[in-house]
Amino acid sequence: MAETLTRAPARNYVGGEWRESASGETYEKRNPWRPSQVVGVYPASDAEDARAAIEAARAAFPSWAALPAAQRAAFFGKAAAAIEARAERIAQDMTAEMGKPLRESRLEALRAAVILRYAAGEAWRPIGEMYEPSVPNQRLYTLRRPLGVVGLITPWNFPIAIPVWKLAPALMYGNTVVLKLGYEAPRTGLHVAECFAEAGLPAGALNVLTGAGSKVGAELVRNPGVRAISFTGSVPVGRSVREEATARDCRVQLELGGHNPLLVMADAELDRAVEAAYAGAFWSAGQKCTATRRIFVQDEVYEVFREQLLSRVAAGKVGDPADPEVEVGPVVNEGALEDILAAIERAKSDGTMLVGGERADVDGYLIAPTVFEGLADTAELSCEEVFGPVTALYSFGALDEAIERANAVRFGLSASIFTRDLHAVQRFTGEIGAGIIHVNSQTAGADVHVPFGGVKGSGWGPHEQGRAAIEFYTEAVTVYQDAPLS
Ligand code: UN1
Repeated sequence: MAETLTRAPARNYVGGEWRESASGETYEKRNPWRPSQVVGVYPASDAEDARAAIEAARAAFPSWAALPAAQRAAFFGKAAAAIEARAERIAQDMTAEMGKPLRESRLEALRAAVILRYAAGEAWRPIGEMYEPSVPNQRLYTLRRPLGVVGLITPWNFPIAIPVWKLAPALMYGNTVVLKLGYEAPRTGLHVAECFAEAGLPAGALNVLTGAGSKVGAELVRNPGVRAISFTGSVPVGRSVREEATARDCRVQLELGGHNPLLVMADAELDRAVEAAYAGAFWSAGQKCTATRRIFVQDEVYEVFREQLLSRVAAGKVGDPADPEVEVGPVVNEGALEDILAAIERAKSDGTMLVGGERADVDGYLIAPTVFEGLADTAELSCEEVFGPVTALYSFGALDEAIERANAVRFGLSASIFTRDLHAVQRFTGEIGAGIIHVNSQTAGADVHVPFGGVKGSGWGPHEQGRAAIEFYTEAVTVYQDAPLS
C-alpha cells in the first residue's frame, strides 16, 4: 500500500506558467529506499506538451537573444542565490526520489549554484576574434550567435548538476530552452525552474517538462523547431537520438556511458588509491558514468591493495541514503536492481566474487558493494557498463600492458592513475583513451569551469562545461565588414 502523499501534484513549467500535462496524465515517483512511499506525482507529459514548450521557447527567443548578456547574467545570480537558499530541501528531495546518499546530494545541490555563477561570468568573456584584413578599410572578425530553441534531455543520476550545466550555457549564450527532466528524478529539476521563476526570468526562456523520454524526448528530437539537442543517457538511446536528429540537420551532443579504469602503480600512495577506488566504484551506488569499473593494480602490490580495498568495503557505511553518514545507498528502481543482480550472477561464472553480490535490504533496492577478480579482459563485466556498485580488480606487470588493456573497451570517458612517477604520468596522460584524466584522484567528479566529455563511444559532439560549452550552444560566423568608400 502506498503511503499518503503530503505534497500536491507537481506541474510542468511552460511559458512562465505552471501547467498540468495536456492529457491530464500523471505518474507516481516512489522512494528507492522505501518503495511503498510515494514521494511525488508528476505530469506524464507527451508530444503535445513538448510542442507547447517548443512554441513558448520559440516565442521567447527574439527578445531573450536581444538582451545584453550582462542582463541575462543578472537572472543567473538571482537563481543561484535561490538554489543556495533551498539547497538542503533540494538535497533531501534528490535523496528521497533517486536514492543518492545525502552527503553527495548536498554537494550536488550547491554545485548547481556554482555552475550558474560560472556561466554568468560568460557575460564578460569574448565571443569572437578579430583578424588582420587583407584589403583596406575592412574589419574582419568572427562572432558567435545563439542557435534558437535548444532541447535538453537529461538523466536522473545527476538530477540537478546535469540539467543546470546544460541549461546555463544554453541560456547564457542567448538560446531558449526546453528541458526534459530524468523520469526518476523530476522533483529535483523542478526546483531549478522554481528558482528561475523566482529570479524573474522572462516567460518562455526556460521551459521544463517531466515525463518519459519516449514521448517528450522523442518530440524534441524530431521537431523542426528545435535547433540542437544535448543528451546525457544510455548508449542505445543516444545513438537513436543522433541518427534522427542529424538526419534533419539538428545539432547533437551526446554524453553516454563509460567503463573507467583506475591504474595503481607499485609506487602509489596505496591508502589514497584505496579511498579513490572505493569512492569511484561505490559512491552513488556506482550510478555515475564516471564511476570506476576496472581497477588495474601492479603485481607487486596487488595482494596488499586487494586486502586494503576489502577492509575499506567492510568498513563502508551502506544503507539509508538519508543518513548523512551513509556512503552507499540504493540503486534507482526495481528494474535497475534486477539488471545489476543478473549481471553479477553471470559474472560469477567468469571470475571470483570477493565480496558483496547480494541485495542488502528487504525493502530498499540496496546492493552490497561488490568486487570481482580473475575476470578475463573480454568478460562481460570487463567490457560492458553495469550501472551499479560493482567493480573488478585486475593485476598487471608493466605500464605498457596496463594502458593497452585499459584502452581495450569501446568507451573513453574518465581514467585515473595513482603513482609518484612523472614518466608514468606523462605516458598515461598522453595515451589513455579517456576525455577526463585524473592523476592521484578518483575517476568521478567534474569541476564547473573546465571541459567535460568523453572520447570513443562515450560521447559525440563538442564537450560540455567551461568555455567548451560555447562550441555547442552557439554558431560561429565570420564577418567581412568593409566600410563605405566615403
Ligand atoms: C561527475 O562525475 O561528477 O552522467 C559527473 C554522468 C556524467 C556526469 C559525471 N555525465 O554520470
